[in-house]
Amino acid sequence: RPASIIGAPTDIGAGTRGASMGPEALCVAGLVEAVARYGCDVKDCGNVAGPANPGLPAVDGFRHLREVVQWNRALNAAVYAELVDGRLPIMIGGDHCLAIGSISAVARHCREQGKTLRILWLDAHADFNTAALTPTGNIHGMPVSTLCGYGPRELVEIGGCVPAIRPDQIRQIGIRSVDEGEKRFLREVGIEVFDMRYIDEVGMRRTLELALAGMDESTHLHVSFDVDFLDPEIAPGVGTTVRGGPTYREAQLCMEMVADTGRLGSLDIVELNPALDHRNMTAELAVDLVESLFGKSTLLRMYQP
Ligand code: DIR
Ligand code: MN
Ligand code: MN
Ligand code: MN
Repeated sequence: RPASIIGAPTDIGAGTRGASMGPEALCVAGLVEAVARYGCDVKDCGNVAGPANPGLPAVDGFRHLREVVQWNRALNAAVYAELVDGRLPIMIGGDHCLAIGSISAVARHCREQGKTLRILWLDAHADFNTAALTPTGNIHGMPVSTLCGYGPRELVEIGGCVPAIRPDQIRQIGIRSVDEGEKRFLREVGIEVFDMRYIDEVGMRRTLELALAGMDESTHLHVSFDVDFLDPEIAPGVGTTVRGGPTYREAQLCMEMVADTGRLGSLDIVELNPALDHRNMTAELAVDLVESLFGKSTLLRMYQP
């Protein structure tokens, strides 16, 4: 099926600089060619544009709110245009604040097409902070709450419908770093979180079975892949490493099980920070995993459980 790659080279929402180089590093690692091998026709849309990172402190609980709004408005339009064109958008960041623009576009498209949206949030973090809860003011720690309607007007309204998504549409996987207030708020709102403790106890296979349960032909599956989901020993090129993440095999299984559903409709790849990477190994790993997400398998036929 046709896919479109949209770069969003900014680190405006992060606490550490460098994610702005993510799109180039993923292209150097062969992302376009990899998707072409498994995802058929690929269009490289190039990068959306936005303001530079002014490096300012937080104001009223947000760092760079104006700039985050500008980047996400541009990205929302670019992602929406590809969806309308019947293509699978692959947003390459950039930091995770960009999921506000991409997922709000996906949500709008699903509403218009009468499709059910399911979001897999692969991350070490829950990204469910608000201005009142955040310890940093960094908006990459707030996209999930913002998409659920908890945030400043100008960000919450980007997709044209408030809230863009409901909490019951999200499944979070790999979570192992949650701030105190964020923890309480996640519970209050009722987000389904499969944290690392859960994955340790029941395994990645059962976790994905549950996270993907209840989908059907009308489901659009969006994967928001924060590269810090992966264990830092295999993926050091991210701004906020948290040890104890999924291994290479666990991450592969996760991607393969998503591919098996045949319902992948859009993808974010975010938080890759080439300034902190070693010889582009994290970008190459991300591309390797994306191949599995698009259906690469060891054997000709998938394993039949
Ligand atoms: C922390 C770190 N919870 C914050 N968040 C993220 O600043 O809100 N790091 N997303 O990647
Ligand atoms: Mn490119
Ligand atoms: Mn994240
Ligand atoms: Mn993260």
